[in-house]
Amino acid sequence: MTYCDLVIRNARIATSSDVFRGDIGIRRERISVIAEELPQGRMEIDAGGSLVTPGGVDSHCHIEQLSAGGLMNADTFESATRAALLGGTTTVIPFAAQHVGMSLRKVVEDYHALAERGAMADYAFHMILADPRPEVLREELPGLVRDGHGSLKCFLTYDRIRLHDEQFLDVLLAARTHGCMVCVHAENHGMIDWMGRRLVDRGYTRPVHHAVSHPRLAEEEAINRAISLAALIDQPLMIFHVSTKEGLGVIRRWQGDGQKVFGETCTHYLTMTREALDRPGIEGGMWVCSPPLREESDRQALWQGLATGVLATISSDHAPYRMDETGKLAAGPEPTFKQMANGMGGLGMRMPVLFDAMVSRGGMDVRDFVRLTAAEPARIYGLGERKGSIAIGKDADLVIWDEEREIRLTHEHVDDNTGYNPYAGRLVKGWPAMVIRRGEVVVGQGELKAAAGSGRFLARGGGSAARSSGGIAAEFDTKRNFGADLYRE
Ligand code: DUC
Ligand code: ZN
Ligand code: ZN
Repeated sequence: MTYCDLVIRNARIATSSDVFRGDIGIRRERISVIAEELPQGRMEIDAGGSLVTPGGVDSHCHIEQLSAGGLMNADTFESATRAALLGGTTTVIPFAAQHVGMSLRKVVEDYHALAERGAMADYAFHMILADPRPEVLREELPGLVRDGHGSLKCFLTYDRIRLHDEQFLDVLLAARTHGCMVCVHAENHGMIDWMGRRLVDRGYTRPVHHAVSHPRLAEEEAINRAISLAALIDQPLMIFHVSTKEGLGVIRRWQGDGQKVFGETCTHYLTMTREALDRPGIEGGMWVCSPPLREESDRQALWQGLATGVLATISSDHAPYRMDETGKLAAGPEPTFKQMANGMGGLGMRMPVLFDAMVSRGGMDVRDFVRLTAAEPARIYGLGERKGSIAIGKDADLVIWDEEREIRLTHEHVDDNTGYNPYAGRLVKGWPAMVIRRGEVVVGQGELKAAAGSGRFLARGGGSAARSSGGIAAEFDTKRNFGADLYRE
């Protein structure tokens, strides 16, 4: 008789397609059996009929990362993933961020070293390509993809890291050649730069003017351009942090035309509006992020985009900067919005805030919650074989929910290093009572039990989502006699 190392008994098991009662048996870090009633395991946990979901997969968070402006963010891998686990997220995909002149290989090695020392959640990296010079694309990228780094991010805005269209095309072609997913920060740089200068020149410098300086048209235009460029190469694309209904509409139209494009939105765009920025003094600076928080009608449209499948994932876009001289106030006590680091925390809040909105308040179904916070991010980024679902053979990453627990979030309620909680004031119902990572209880009774460095690197290919679709015929496709070599690097 083979015993399970751990049996979780009396669970209401939620997957992206079903909710059913049963016991979950775990052997050697993985789910080995699911049945109505399992024999005694070496260890037993009684879920008492509570919902059990897969551990969250946060596929977009910035950890121990140097910003475009040269500022180190507030979190280490240890502090960020501590918050992640306490909030029910067991897998994270932060960034290995290249800046101009850097070797991409060296950048990835450096982030590996940081994560190996500190990470408590399992992790992979998106590579940020700020300098896609030929030797990076030809000599470094192929080996890095082979080593398990199956995705990258490019920026179309920000002075020091943005790519011009020609550079972005080079990246898209290299990604297609090597089977890598491409993610993009799509905002029109010229519009933002021009608006920002005019606002500051006229004395409009408060945090709320940050939202004005990122016109909604900047997102709509850049998303359309980014997808057009990807269509020319026939390379799948993920549009990060969609914030407007127009941006969503562009993605929907391209998807309708058969282009392989995915959309992501973030917890804050679903739960807040730009009013958060319009507080006295610099207080609104806590919510300065890019793209900015938008209008109530955008918020509603994004929820619809999730319900209809136009948007596939919800990330935290955790980009933590403290409200002090190490972070948002690095340029002085009263910085203009242009001088303020962009981003807010939220890695630990994503799962509870979304559980409350989707499950407790009935905004969606628990199956949608699982799909958007775990299953789809895992699948799209090539982690689906191990992460994001409760099924035999998958890593035993689980959250047992206390569905009745209500917590009024405060600025003290933050487990990362940001020093404030962007969701403060919100009453959330439902909280992770127990978090299990690869069969080990890492959070129980509100206490963290994981050690720094116990998270594991997850090597992955680009996954099927990154494979070119052949859906839309690009201008010069390889089946034609002319131009075939245009697709060869
Ligand atoms: N883009 C992000 O993805 N995160 C934080 C700031 C930004 O511009
Ligand atoms: Zn971005
Ligand atoms: Zn981000």
